[in-house]
Amino acid sequence: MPRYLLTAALPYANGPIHIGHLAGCYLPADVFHRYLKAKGEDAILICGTDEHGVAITLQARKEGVTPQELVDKNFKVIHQAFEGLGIVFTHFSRTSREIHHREAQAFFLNLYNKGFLRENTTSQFYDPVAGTFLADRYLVGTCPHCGFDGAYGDQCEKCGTSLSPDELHSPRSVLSGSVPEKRETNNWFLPMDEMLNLPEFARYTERIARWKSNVKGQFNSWVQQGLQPRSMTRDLDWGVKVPLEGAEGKVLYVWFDAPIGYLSATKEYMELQGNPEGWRAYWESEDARLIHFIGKDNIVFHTLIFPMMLAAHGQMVLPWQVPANEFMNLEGRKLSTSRGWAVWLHEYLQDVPGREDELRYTLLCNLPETKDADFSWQDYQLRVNSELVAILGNFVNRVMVLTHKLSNGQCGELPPEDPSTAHGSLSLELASARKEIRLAMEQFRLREAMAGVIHLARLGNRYLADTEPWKLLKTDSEAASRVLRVAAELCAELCIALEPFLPFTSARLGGQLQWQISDQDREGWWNTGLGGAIGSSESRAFYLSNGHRLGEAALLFTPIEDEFIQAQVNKLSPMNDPKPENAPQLENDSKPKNDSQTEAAMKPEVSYDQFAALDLRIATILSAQSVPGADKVLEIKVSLGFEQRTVVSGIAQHFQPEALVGKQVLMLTNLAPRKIRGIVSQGMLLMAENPQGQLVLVGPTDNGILSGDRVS
Ligand code: B3M
Ligand code: ZN
Repeated sequence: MPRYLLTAALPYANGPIHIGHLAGCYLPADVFHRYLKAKGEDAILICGTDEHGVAITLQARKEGVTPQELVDKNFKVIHQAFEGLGIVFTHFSRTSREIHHREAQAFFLNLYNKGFLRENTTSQFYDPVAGTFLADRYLVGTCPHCGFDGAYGDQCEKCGTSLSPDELHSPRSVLSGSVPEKRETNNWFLPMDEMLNLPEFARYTERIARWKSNVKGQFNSWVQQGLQPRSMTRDLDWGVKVPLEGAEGKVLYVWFDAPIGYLSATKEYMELQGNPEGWRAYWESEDARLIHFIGKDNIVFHTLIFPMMLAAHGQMVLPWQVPANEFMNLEGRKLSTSRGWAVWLHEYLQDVPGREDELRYTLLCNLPETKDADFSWQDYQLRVNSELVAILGNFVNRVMVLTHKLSNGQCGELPPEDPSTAHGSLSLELASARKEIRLAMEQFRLREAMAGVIHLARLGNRYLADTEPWKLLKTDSEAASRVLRVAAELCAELCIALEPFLPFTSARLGGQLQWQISDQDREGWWNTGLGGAIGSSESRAFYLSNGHRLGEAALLFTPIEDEFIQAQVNKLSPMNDPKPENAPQLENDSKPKNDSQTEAAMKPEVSYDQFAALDLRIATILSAQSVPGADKVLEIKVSLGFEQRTVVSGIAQHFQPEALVGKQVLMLTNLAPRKIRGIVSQGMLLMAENPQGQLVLVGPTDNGILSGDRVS
C-alpha cells in the first residue's frame, strides 16, 4: 500500500499568511491530506516556518528587532492562523530548531563527502564599514532601466526588472550607506550540470511527463537553458552554519536548508511519537509517494534542486508529484504585501469569526490551478449568498424543517429502488456526480471537485422541487416521509463529501443530523461510492437508520451583507509606490491640465518597458453618477468584459452623466487604486482635451472592439 508524504512549502516567518499563500498551496495541501485520510490512506502532511535567509534578516532590520524575535513572533501568528482556518498539519515545525540545524548540516556533509559540493572563489560586494559581504538585497542603487534610485541588487521594484548586483548604477550598502567594494570569497557549489546525469535523477525525470503542464514547462525550460553550478553557501551570519573548517561566517543557502526542513520535521514528529525510526517509511521506502504542494515561484527548487540533492544523498525518495499552483490576484491586481494589497488570514479570522468555510470555499472555487486566478470580495459575497446559502444551506434546511414538521425530526423508511421515479433519476445523477468528484481529486483538480460537491446539493434541491414534499405533507404523509428520508440520506452523504473541503460545515451538518461519520462510511464513500440508488444494495449508502431522529434545524450559512463587503474593499488602500523624480508622471484624472497641445509640454522620453508596463484597455461605461458633496468628480462603473470596475473621474464639468452610459472609453487598468472622496477608484479613464479646454472621449466606439480589448 502506498504511503503518502505530503509537504506544503515552508512559509517564510517574515510576516503573516495571506490569501495568496492559502490558494497557492496550504489549502490544496490540507484538502488533499483530508481526502487521503478519508480514503483510509496512510498519509502525513508536513510543514513549518522557514526562518532563515535575507527575507528574515531584512524584515527584522525594518522592524528594528532581532531575526530571532521576528521569527518567534511570526511562527505563532502563522501557526495560529492556519489552525483557525482548519488547515491541519500532521506536524508543523521550524527551521530554527536544533534538530533542523543538525539534519541540514549532516545532509550538507553527506553531499560534500561524495564530492557534490565544490569550493569555488568568486568576487562579491563587501561593505567595508559594516565589515560584511552583502547579499543582493543588501545593495541599493539606480536602476539601469527606469532610473529609479531605490532598486535592489536583485530587482527593481519600480519597473519590476530582475537585476544582478553588477548592473546597479552607483551601488550603496543598505547597512551603512557606504560604497561597497569587491572582495574575493569562497563558497560551495552544487554542480547541477553534472547532476542531471545521476541515475536516480534521470529515472525521476520520467515521471514529469504526467505532471501539470505549468510545472513541466518550467522544469523543461530550466533544463534547456543549460544548468550552471549553483552556490549552496552564503556569507551571512543568520542561518545554519556551514559545517566545514575554514567556513567561519558562512551559512547554508536558505534554499539548501529549507527543503531539508521537510525531512527534519518528519524526524522531529516521529521522535515525538516515540518512533524515532518511523521517518524511514516515508523518506526511504519504495512505497512512499512524496508530493510537494507549492506555488509557482518555488517550482525550480522542488523539481530540480531538491530532487538533485535527494538523488545525490542516496536512498531517498524523489518527488512523486508536484501539483504547483499559479498565483492568486486580488481584485484584479497582483497581491503586494508592501503596498497593503492583500487579505491577511489572521485579520479575516478576527473580523468574521465562524466564517472559516466561506473563505475556504471562495478560495477553492477560484484556485489558480492552471492559470492565475482572482479573488474579489464581490465574488466572495456572490459565492456565499448564491451557492452556500442558496444551494447547500437551503437544501439542508428544507430537509430538516420539513422532517420536523412531518414527524418531529424522525426519519421514516427508504423507498425501494425504482428507476422510473424521481428517486431513480436522482440516484443516476448522483452516481455520475460522485464519479466526477473522485476523479477530479485523483488528478488534483480540487476546484472541480469542490464544484462537484455543491452539485450534489443542487441535485438534492432538484429532487425536492420534483417531489414537492411540502405538498405531500398535507396529502400523503407516507410519501412525504419516503421523500424526506431520501433527502436526509443525501444530507448525510454531503456531510462526508464536504469533509475534506469545508470541515467546519461538515461538522455542523453532522451535529444537526445527530449523526457521526464512521470510518467505514467515509472510506466506503470515497473509495467505492460510485453508483446505485440511495439505500440500494449496490451503493451501500444507507447512513441513517429507520427511526433516526434528526437534531434541531439551524442555518448552516447566513448571507453576507453589502456593508461587510464594502468595509473589506475599503481596507484595501495601498500605500503609494516609490516614485523616482524622472519617472513619467501620469496625469491625475481629477485635474485636467491645459497645456497639452504645446510641444513645450512634452514629457521626458520613456523606455519601451515603461510603456509596456501600462495595461491599457477598452472599457464600456455602465453607469455614471455624481458624488454628493463633490462637484468635479463622477463615480463611473465600467465593464472590462471579464470584470467590472469603479472609477472616480474628475470630469463632472465636462459631461452629463447620462450621456456617458454605453460609451466606450480608453482605460488605464493597472494604476494603483486609490480612494477619492471615500470611493476606491480602480483605474483611470483617458480622454483628450480640445482647444476649448473641453474633455472629449477619444478613439473607440462602434468599430468592433470589445470591453477588455487591449490597446498597445
Ligand atoms: N520559504 C519561499 C516562499 O515562501 C520559501 C519556501 C520554502 S519551501 C522549502 O515562497
Ligand atoms: Zn527600474
